[in-house]
Amino acid sequence: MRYLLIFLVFQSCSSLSNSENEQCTKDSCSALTSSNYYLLYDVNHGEGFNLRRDVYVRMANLVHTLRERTSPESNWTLVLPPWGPLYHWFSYNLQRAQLPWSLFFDLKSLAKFVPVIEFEEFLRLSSPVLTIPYVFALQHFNEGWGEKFEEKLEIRQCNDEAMYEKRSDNYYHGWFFGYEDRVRAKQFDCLSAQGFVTVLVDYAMKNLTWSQEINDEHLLKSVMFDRAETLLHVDYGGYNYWRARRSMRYARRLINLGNRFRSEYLNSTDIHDRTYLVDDWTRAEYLSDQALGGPYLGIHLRRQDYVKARPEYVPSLEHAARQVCHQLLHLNLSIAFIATDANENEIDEVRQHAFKICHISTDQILTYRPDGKILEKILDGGKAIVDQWICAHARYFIGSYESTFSFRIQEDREILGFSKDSTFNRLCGDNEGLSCEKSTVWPIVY
Ligand SMILES: Nc1nc2c(ncn2[C@@H]2O[C@H](COP(=O)(O)OP(=O)(O)OP(=O)(O)O)[C@@H](O)[C@H]2O)c(=O)[nH]1
Ligand SMILES: [Mg+2]
Repeated sequence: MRYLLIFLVFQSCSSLSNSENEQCTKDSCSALTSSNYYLLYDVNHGEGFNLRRDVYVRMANLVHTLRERTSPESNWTLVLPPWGPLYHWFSYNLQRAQLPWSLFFDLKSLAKFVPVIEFEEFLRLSSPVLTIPYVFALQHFNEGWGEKFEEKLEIRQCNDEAMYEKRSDNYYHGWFFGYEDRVRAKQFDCLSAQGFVTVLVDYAMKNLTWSQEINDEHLLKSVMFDRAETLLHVDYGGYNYWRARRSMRYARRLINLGNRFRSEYLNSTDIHDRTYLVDDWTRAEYLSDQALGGPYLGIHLRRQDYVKARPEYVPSLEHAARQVCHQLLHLNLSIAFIATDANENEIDEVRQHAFKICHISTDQILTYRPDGKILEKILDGGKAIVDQWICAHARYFIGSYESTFSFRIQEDREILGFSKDSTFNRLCGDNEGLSCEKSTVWPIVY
């Protein structure tokens, strides 16, 4: 009985849509009191690194909105979900997990948009076992979107097999980034959700009651949304989208590796390329088309699962080589840098085709291949970021059709101040010839 009283006060709030509910303010919704709150999230396990980076932007904006609507009383912090294991990350045949964000990103820079904390650090706030009061698995409405766009939320039966299971100790147990033994949930529900991430703001403000029992147990006031990719960006391409994105500066070590490669092999430095960025992104100004970029063509050639997933738009290696030749000639450049998940044989094949087509030598097509010692430190995620960093600084960039890996490069180029023309290009499929429809332009907003 006590349980019933404590948790979600479902009332009319458990199902809400814009039409029937007014926006919550800190005065009209009193569920949140003055305190520290933590928001956790996870993403569908099959998703790759770069979609996950996109989900970060959504969740950072959720926390940003929560803070705007509830502060100064409620201090919301975003808990960073550890990385891995990821489908594409298999260097040394090791599926790495529980990797901190600091390996790849600059946390001080992230924190200039919203407060963030590594999961390990969050765990330490509540040892030996962390109990999260509320865990929700977001899911789509079984019946689909319906006729009109409508934001809605409703506790429903789980569509998929339950990801969290209630055990005899009355707590819910699940994956929790591989910390199964140290983390559990007091309450778990599947939440059918449709609309923008901010639909969760009112929900959190109205429905999460931080009861006496939670206080008695000294639980951290926290809520976790699993399958966070279910909800949409609140303002895709808008001001706060870009602020969150701009806050995602890379770890210094990765930037240094990328810069060293640029200067050693590509004759590319920030001064010459006009790609200097001030350290603090909040002080950066709009850089309209001012970047020149290094004297090389940057290509992102996505292979592996993409070859099967996007057969019409992924070029054969020969057609990729043809496009490299065509653009080098067109741009009067002699070097191409290729970021790719292709294996060495495939790269060699590209080089051989390019030699046949336009007589460029093998050393005019470069890839970034860190030695074992470095790779062990930076891992596949770090290598991917260095590849992205180098492409982001190229005079001209050509990505792969609808690859989130390419999208992140295009965003970095927007931040660096490149022209749209040099950025929003993609490799054409074999049946598309040498010029195909460009990538969608998402211009930066300040
Ligand atoms: N180093 C490196 N890794 C790459 C490259 N392209 C793909 N990968 C790897 O493959 C993963 C790509 O997967 P995602 O990050 O999901 O991006 P995507 O598959 O291109 O796009 P979506 O599946 O549509 O989200 C990256 O995280 C890398 O690990 C590349 O050019 N260089
Ligand atoms: Mg992917």
